[in-house]
Amino acid sequence: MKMIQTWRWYGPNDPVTLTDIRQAGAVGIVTALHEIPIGEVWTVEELEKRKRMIEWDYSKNPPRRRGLHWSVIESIPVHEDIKLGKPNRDMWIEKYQQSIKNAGWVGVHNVCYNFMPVVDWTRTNLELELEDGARALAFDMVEFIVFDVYMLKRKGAEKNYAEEMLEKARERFESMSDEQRYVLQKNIIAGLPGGQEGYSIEQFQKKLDEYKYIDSTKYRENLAYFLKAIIPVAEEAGVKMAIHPDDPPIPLFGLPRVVSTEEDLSYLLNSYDSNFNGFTMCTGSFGVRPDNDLVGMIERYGEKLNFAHLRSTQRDGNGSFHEAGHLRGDVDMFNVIAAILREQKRRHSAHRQDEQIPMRADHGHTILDDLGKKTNPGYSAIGLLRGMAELRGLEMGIEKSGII
Ligand code: DNO
Repeated sequence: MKMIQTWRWYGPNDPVTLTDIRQAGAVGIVTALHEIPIGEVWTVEELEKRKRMIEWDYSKNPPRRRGLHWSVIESIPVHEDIKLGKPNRDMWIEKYQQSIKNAGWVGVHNVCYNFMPVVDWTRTNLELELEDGARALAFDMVEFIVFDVYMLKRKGAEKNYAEEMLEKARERFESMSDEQRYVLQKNIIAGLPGGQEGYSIEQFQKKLDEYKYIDSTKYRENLAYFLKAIIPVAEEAGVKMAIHPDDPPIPLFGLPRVVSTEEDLSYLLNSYDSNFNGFTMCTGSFGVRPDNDLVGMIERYGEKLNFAHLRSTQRDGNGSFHEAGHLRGDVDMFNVIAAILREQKRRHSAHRQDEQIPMRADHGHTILDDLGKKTNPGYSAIGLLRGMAELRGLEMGIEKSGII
C-alpha cells in the first residue's frame, strides 16, 4: 500500500498550476486559505469554493474532474494570543474549533499546523548555490547571529552563543553590504510563503517582548490547553490534526520551542491521547538535530503519524544546514519510508480507515528552467518534481522488494 502522494499548492496565485501538479503525478492537494486573517473562521462557503477549484476544471465545457482532491489543510495558523495564553484565548480557540468543524463538513480530514512562537519556518538564505548550480534553502548560524546580535540588537542575545561564533558573526556583519543586510533581514522576518505574517524590526521586537515571561514550561502548558480544547472537536468532525515540528528545531531569539525533540512529541501526544492528536513527520525539520532518531520516532509514535513531509538536510556541525537532495544529506530516507510503510501495514491489520498516510515531497531545489523564474522558495515545480519522483521510486522499490 502506497502513501498518498500530495503536493503543496499555494492557491490561485501559485505559479505552479493544478494541471502541473496533476502531471507531476500527485493525487492530493495540500493547501490553505492564505487570504483569511490569522485566527478568523474558515467558513464552509470559502472552503467549498476552494475545494471545487481543486477538484473541477471549469475551463472545460462541461467542467471536468481533475483527478485531484484536497487531502490536507496546511496550515490553519494558531493565533498568537492562544500561544501566549492571553485571557482572550478562548475566543480564538472557539474560532479555531469552528474552522475544524467546517473543514470536516466539507470533507477535508487532515489539518497540519504548528505552534512556533512569532516566526514560522526560518532560513537565512533562500538561494544558496550548490556545486551543480542548483539553488537551495539554507540556515547559516553565523548569519543568524549577525541578524540577532548586530542588526536586531536583541538584549542579552550574546549569551545564547559561543564566543567564537559571535566573533565570526561580527566579522561577517562588517563585511556585508547594506543590500546583503537587507536581504538577510527580509529572509528572516518578512515571512516565508505559508508562514505567519511578516514584520519590520520594530514590530518584531515588540512581538518578542510579549514572550518575555513565557518559558518553555509555560509554553507547553499553553499548547496542552489548546489541544484539550480542539482535539475533542476534531474527533467529532473527523479531522486528524498533525502538528508540524519547529523548523529549525532549536530555540530562536530566546523564544520557547516545544516541538523539537522526541521528548516534546511524547509530551504533546500524551497531553490528549487520541489518534486525532497527531503529528507531521517533517524529516527535514526534526532531522536537523542529530539526536532525533527519525525512524524510531515513526516506530514509537506511528499510530499518530497523520502526515509526512519528506526532505533531507545537510548539517555542518556548527548549527548550520542546507537543504540537500531528497535522497541525500543526513536523513536516512530508505528507512524512513520503510518505517512509514510498516505503519500503514499495521493500520491495515488493525482495520483502520486511515491506513494510507498522506505525504509530500518538501522543499525542492530550484533547478533547470525554474532558475530565474519567480517561484515560491522551496516550492518551484521542477525541483519538487525531481524530489517526488525520487521518493516515489524509492517507495516502490521498498514495497516490491518485500522487505516490509
Ligand atoms: C514550510 C512549511 C511550513 C509549514 C508550517 C506548518 O515549507 O513546512 O510553513 O507549513 O510550519 O504549520
